[in-house]
Amino acid sequence: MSKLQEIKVPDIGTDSKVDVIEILVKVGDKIQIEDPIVTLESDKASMDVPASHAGIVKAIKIKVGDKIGEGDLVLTLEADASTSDAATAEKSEENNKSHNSEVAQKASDNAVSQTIYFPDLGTDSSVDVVELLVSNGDELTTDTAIVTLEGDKASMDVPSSVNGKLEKLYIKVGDKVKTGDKLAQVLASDEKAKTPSSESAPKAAEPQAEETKHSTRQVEEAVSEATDNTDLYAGPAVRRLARELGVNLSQISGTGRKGRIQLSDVHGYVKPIMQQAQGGQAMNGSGFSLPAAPEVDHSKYGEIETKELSKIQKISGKNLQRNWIVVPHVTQFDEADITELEAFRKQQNAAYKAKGVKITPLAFIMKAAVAALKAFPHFNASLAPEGDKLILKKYFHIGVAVDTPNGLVVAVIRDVDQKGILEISQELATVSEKARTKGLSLNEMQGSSFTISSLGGIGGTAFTPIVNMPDVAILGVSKSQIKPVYQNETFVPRLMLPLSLSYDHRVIDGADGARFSRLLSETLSDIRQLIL
Ligand code: CAO
Repeated sequence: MSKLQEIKVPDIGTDSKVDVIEILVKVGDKIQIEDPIVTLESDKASMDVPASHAGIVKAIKIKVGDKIGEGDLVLTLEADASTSDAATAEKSEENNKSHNSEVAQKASDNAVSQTIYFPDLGTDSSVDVVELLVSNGDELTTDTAIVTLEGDKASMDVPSSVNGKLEKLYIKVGDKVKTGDKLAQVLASDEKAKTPSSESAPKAAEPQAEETKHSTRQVEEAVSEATDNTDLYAGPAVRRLARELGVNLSQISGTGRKGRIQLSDVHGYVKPIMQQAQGGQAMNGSGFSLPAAPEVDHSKYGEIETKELSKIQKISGKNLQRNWIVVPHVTQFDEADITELEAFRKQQNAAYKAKGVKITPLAFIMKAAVAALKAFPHFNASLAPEGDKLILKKYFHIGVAVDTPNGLVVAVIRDVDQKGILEISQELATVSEKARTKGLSLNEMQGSSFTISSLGGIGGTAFTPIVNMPDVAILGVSKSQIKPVYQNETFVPRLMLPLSLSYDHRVIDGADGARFSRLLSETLSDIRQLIL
């Protein structure tokens, strides 16, 4: 017999209402006591609310964005009478445990190697394998996500359909797969696996495939919902791990394709924090240890006001600090004579004014940078995380630092080598406006191969920009000024543009730093070279 059971928000340690940021179950889900059903977030912390009863979800009474507090109704369940009160539930859990351990014991005696296949992926087309979430030898349960796939519209994790030890994966990142393709070989330890034939073909596995199909869809929905809400690009397994570790995914820069946050990114983010906590000192993952910042009561010395940093400042601040510590920086200073360039630009600007196009000096600097990057391919590169390989990029996507009211943002202009000065100028105007109105997508902020930070519109003679990892070099541009330049035994007034090139000394040596700056300067001094 079953009865309808209500699950309400328990005591969450505050009288205030808190935000619903993620709903972790959906109607029709079978949930157990203690399963997380909803994630709430107050201004201090986020928390998952566990189910107080087991059963099948009948109705969800809240939605993302609601504010709820203790006693508010979250969902209704069709509860099994035998599990509807906590004491009985505990008992049945104990019984289950002893039953499960018996099964595990039996299974380990009779473990069989089983091939598992991709379940119904909800499409007839092939989809891309974007991330492998397990490796050989890992113990899998039917909850363990094995692989993340990405189709045109959504990404999804495919969980294991059996419990057991992973023997072999039949796929690798970059493969294209379809429903029914071979996924993995598992030394299965559950009863389901103990069939006379150790190979379970997709057809034979159909009843189970139905189950898997359900869970695949479920995670797919979770991804799109979560992605819509947070603008972050991460699969369900990554989101789950982040939730388990209490990590805010918005603090992490994804290193996967299209900026996808991968499991390794979450691990990479958490590791130094754990080392810091254990060592009492700030570790940066590179073997350095730094003394903790002193805690000072500034109010002892006068009136103060404490102001929260913006979200952008918090995120970019962490990245800048990492880049500053990890990258051995050298900054090479130079100047370019842009007298002719500016005369040409002003002339063109007058001609294009009526069409509403404004040509910026930065567009020429970007084109000149591409010419120098082509001549010095190791500047258009990234160092592999292990530091033993250089990844040379065949594309020229230039990151441009944009000053916004909320902090520094890097917008990426793609394929600058294939665009003209007018197109670049227009695109620059569009992306800097978008950056200032928080309209840039994650994709428009990632994938640069070289970065330029131009403070020329503001002033200054030189500065030391911080390399924008994973790029290996960044060009700082300061304000051009008329200077006396000695030419043909006389001083002539020339418009000189200060350039400050910072680079990663692990990849670029000083001589090449100087050669790159020289070439850049010569190209800007004679922009006819850009058409050669
Ligand atoms: N020297 C002299 N004048 C310059 C110049 C230079 N190097 N670069 C630009 N200018 C002039 C422009 O021609 C323009 O003048 P007019 O209005 O008379 O034509 C004026 O300065 C304003 O330019 P701008 O800086 O607004 O536009 P831009 O296209 O050159 O740059 C952008 C766009 C987005 C890079 C810039 O607006 C910006 O945000 N810069 C700040 C970047 C930053 O914060 N970097 C620091 C990172 S490290 O903390």
